[in-house]
Amino acid sequence: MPTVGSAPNLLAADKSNMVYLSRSENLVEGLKDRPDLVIEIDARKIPDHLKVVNEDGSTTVAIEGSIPSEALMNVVSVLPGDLPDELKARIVDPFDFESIPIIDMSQPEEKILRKLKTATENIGFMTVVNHGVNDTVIEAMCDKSKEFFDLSQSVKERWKIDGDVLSGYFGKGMENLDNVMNDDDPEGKKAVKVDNKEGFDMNGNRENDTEENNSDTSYRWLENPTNFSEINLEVPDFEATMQLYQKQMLELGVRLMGLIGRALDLRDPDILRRTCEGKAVCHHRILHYPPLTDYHKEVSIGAHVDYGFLTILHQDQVGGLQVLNSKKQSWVHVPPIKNAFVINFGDMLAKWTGNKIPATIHRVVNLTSSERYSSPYFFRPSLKTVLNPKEFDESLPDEATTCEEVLASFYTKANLLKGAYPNANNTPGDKTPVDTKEKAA
Ligand SMILES: O=C(O)CCC(=O)C(=O)O
Ligand SMILES: [Fe+2]
Repeated sequence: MPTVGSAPNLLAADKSNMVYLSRSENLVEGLKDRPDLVIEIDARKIPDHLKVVNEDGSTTVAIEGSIPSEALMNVVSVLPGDLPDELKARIVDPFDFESIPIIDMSQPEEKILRKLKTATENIGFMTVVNHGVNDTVIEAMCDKSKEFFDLSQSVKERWKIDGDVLSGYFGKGMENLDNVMNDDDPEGKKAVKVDNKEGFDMNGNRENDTEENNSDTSYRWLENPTNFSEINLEVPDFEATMQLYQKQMLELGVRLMGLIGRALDLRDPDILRRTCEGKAVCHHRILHYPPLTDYHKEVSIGAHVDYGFLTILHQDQVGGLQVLNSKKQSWVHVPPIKNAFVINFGDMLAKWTGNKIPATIHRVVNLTSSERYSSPYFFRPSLKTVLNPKEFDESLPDEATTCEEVLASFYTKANLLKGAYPNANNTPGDKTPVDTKEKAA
């Protein structure tokens, strides 16, 4: 029987099925990390039958089970004292998670389509569950990602992105997105905060790795880093594990494009899926975000929109992904759900569809003392696809651009592409890279 009396009045939960009642202000003993938020409860409404796990601590009481909703009173955020205002996210009312819809992909199709339509048109962000990708495939990818980032810096740098091949390792400071949205800053030089992250990019569609594509120098973007066999020596089965995951992401991406085309009642409902058929240009990225050390100089990943069509993101349980609700101009948390995927849309798709499918601004602020790992899969049409809004909808402008041009411009702004594509805004067909130096062995 919990002898909670009326003293403990703060509640926090960890990743297990344990809740902690704290008698102190906002420090909760027993939790590995400081919680993002605590929920004020009316301890008198906690039923007696809840089992006390530890009653010895003078400030914290842990109990097993869940707290009845009538005991919940208020949500308060636990933020570091020196956190600048601009990094704070709105804490979503626990009963109002509708803001980032959760779509169960195992439901009857008409239900999925209805939810997809709202999520796509109004928010541009959603979490999908029961998506058909096996937990073991996801978990193996996460394990290998951790193993990779645990390698020493000098080993990881053996596979560093070299400025004209967009696959490989990048360390802290190499890609800073804090100011990438500022259009007057095409070079991305004015970033005010450094992204405190490291990552590793791979070509996420090995079907693109054909002789024909590789003879076209622009596809050097899609070449995989030096050679996976070297990485496999350091991280056994790295390549096979990643490839298995990528195959499933590619399938899920094509499926989602088909569903979204139908959900939106497009004149040509298959138009989205068709652009991606066959040679979808995909990058699979693994990311590691250490805890932030200086909120004024660092952010985990600065505010940005994604570059392409569709992003399928896996995030671990640490949290920190925030989405801008542009109507209310407030940041909203995307709470992690185990083995779910977060889906959002990129700028290329938004421009092509005249913003019918919006690219929503998001960022990551890791406020915990835990290492955060995530993995976005960036899904886009084939590199040479000409995207003309007028073809998507007759009322839209007649302006053709290619997938390649859009990507070149974004990667240049993000500082990952250096000089190989100086004329990123060339007309289609005029895209000869000037720097064709051989890739390092
Ligand atoms: O790590 C995350 O949760 C988001 C990553 C992201 O937005 C990106 O890589 O574009
Ligand atoms: Fe993103």
